[in-house]
Amino acid sequence: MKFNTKTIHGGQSPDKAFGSVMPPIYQTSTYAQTTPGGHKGYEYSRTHNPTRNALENSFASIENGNYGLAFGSGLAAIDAVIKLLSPGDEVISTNDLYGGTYRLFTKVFEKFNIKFHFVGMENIKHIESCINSKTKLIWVETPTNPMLNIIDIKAVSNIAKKHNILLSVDNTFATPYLQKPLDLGADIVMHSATKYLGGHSDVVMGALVVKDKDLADQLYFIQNASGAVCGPQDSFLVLRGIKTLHVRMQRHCENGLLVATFLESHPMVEKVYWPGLKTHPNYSIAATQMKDFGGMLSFTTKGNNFIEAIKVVERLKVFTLAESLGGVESLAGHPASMTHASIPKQEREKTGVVDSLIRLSVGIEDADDLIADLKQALEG
Ligand code: P1T
Repeated sequence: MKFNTKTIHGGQSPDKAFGSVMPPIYQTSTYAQTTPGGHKGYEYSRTHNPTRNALENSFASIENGNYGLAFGSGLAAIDAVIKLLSPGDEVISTNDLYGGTYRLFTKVFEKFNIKFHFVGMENIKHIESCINSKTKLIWVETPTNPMLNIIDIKAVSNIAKKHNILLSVDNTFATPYLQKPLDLGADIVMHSATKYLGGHSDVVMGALVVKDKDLADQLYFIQNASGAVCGPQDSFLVLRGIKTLHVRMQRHCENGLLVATFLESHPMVEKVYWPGLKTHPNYSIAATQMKDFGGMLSFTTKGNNFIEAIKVVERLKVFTLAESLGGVESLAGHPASMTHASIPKQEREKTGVVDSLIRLSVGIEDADDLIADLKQALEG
């Protein structure tokens, strides 16, 4: 099956009870047994649930993996990956990444003696210089949140394989419509399914997909043992969302291009970060690795003034000022005071998260309305 068919049919079959085309929302915590152990494959919904399983099969299919796992949030999915490690192990991570991921790594797992190195992975050499015998995982987010840096997954995978290190890629911004990390050599692909996979800003959820059976078994064990699973209603909603992923992504990319081009030519805009612009420093990797360039972009305003940037986002009317991204509606955020406030100012500025940075999740509305809204907000 090709991707646009997999989003609708991948891993799916009509429900066994009445042939319903969409899986029923099996809103149950437990399953009747005829004798201890005498059940139909389902014992308890933390371990397995048919609606969640249908979604997990879809995750595996669209990412070209063999095993999918759904969690109660993107961070719960990341938490499960780090729990593969032991005290003393080291992780090399992208330095520009979602603030909550940074917080989980530094505030939760460093306490358990896992060491994180945050490096700019646009230059692959930075990774090799951190590798030692304790390095067990490379964590890549690409495009990065919020600077839209692009990391060459294949090149990182070659290094990871050479040193026998696991490679995990956060594919939230790109989605498998744009890039498939497992095909490029990653071991684990992770999503905040809250974003483009769900697509409608109505669910918080996380996903992991792997190819390898042993790795899948370890992760299923953690999923069940730690218990950060999602419910059947949310599983249903994300499964429904995935069925239109390809058409939504196509429009997100078209609108992303129009908005980025408008901002680039606006006299009050200093810099636009969108991987589809030829001026983007990682444009050539993006053009090779990704099918198109997505709907996420960031920009700074001239003068780099914190208060001015806040005024711009307050004036927006079609874009909603809100955390999160990847839904059909356009959202705007001010990373320094919102999504990335948990990263110290000195640290965030090193990666470009300056006071005037504004992040846009360009939705699938009419691009003319989005551009008019940005124009009035910039010009006050
Ligand atoms: O919010 P949650 O579903 O737990 O996912 C965390 C997460 C992980 N990875 C990336 C790249 C993300 O963007 C996120 C969540 N991000 C936001 C809420 C945000 O506004 O950037």
